Amino acid sequence: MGLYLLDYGAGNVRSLANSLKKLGYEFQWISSPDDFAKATKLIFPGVGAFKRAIEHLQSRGLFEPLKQYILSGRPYFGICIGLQVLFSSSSENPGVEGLGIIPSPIQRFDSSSKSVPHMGWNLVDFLDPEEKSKEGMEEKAHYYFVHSYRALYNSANIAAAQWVHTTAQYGQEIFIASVHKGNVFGTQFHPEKSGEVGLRLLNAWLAKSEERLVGEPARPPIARLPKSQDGLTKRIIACMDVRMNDDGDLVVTKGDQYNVREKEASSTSTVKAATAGAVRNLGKPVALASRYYAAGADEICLLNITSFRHSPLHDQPMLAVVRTAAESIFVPLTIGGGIKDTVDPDGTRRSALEVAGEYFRAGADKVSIGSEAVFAVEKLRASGRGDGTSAMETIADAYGRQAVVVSIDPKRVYVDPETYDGPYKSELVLGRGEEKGKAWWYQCTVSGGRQLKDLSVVQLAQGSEALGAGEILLNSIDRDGTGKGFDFDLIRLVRNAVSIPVVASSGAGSAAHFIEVFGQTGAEAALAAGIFHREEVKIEEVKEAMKLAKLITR
Ligand code: 1PR
Repeated sequence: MGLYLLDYGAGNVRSLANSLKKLGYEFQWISSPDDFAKATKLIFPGVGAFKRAIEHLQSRGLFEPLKQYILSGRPYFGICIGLQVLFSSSSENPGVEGLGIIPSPIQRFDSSSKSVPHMGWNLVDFLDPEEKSKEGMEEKAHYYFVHSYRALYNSANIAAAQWVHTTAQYGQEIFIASVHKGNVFGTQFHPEKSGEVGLRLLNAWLAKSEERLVGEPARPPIARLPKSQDGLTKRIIACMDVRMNDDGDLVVTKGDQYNVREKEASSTSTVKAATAGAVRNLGKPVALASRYYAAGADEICLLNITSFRHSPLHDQPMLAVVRTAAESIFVPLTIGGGIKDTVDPDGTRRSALEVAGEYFRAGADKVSIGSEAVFAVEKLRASGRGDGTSAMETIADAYGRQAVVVSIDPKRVYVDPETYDGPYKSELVLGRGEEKGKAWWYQCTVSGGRQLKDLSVVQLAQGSEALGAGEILLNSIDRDGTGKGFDFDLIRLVRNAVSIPVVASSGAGSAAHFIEVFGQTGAEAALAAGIFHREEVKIEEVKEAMKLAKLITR
């Protein structure tokens, strides 16, 4: 008897498990249909494809018992895909039937004027402002969403409107953010990734006694019009480049234009012992990540920057880092470096999908793919279509495209604007101000910038989107570590080329640089490393500056 979790095998359920542990709750996993009889509370978390979730439930004989559990009146909490399965269908997979408890379809967000997935922290509105049962949810708090499909709020669908608890707005679309009726509660957002407000919500639900569906009066439907602006925040991401130092310790390092070795003996306290040529050591990954979580980072990113060399999954120290970090960090975690097919020392082959799966099970929410994305897009361009085997395709298929980030390491290539007649003419940027008279395009690289490829940043971004990427992490080798500010031309070029979210990265030197990049480029998020590690600029300062500039932040 007690609290049970339903794991359908895709996505990061460890974060929920860690949240429950942190809140002091014991739980068990549903492993067979019989377990439903023992459950007195049930949480179904998950991300990923609708079809995969339903097929998984059916193949394990859990579909009908789950439905019967919910109809029996015992408490149910569905998170993301656990909410969506309550509906009748999803346009993600026509013909696949959901549990049908809420008579309404799930459909894709309209991407004609906004990026999809809807990824980030958004506000929710209670359908009934007088709602007494807030279910632990808070007004004016931001919750973390990551999804491409949603149930549009439709007050004309009276049967479905009965279930609506809160709505959220993305662009001009109002969708269902949470449902609540009797024993059933569900959120489209991830409480386990929504920091302290998410933990409070989980705690409130767990502390509640059982409720039953029976006898609820029908609520009158409430019409709702979109506001002029949605509540989605611009995200601030703290990034840690991680690698082994020369003593074999995994450390956070930071390069200047990707060179992470000390140029000369340094006198700053953190690198006192450093000598020329040594790998810069800016701290331990878990300690720094925890500091950034406490400071209000909207996401944390860990990149294993030397994994292009050899990165067997067996004994991968980054996995231990992710596991420990995920125990106390309740915002999204992205892990990058080495997400590719590998071979363990004993000869065991591991596919990129398996590698990513290990990271998701350790507590990562997204994986970031660098070099492999370049190879896959080269292949795509040569053959005209994806063959379904690339890391992007296989991971997006299993875990959903919102779990797949492509990290791009571009470099400027200067050309003569008068005479250049090469293949990247349409992507050429003409310099302004101090750079007047110059022209350049952005070339992609692999292996941490060590190898140039005959591929432009636009080609890579568009090819990655076609193969399943859900977000672009856009670095700049020219700006990395310089503190000169983000490369607006680069970011604008990519922002306009794709309809998935773009994270601006490299070059942040002040809080003002974040305001500028959001104002100038339309990037959904901005990432920095060096200034946060050295505490030259704090995350709190960036957030404060954003509030002053009237940018939505949390
Ligand atoms: O190719 O899939 O194994 O992935 C390798 C990953 O490691 C890629 O995401 C690649 O960007 C990254 N990487 C490889 N070498 C380096 C290096 O620095 N020598 N770091 C590297 C990339 C760039 C940003 C950095 C920003 C912000 N680091 O992540 O954090 O530029 O820095 P700043 O705010 O200090 O300017 P694979």
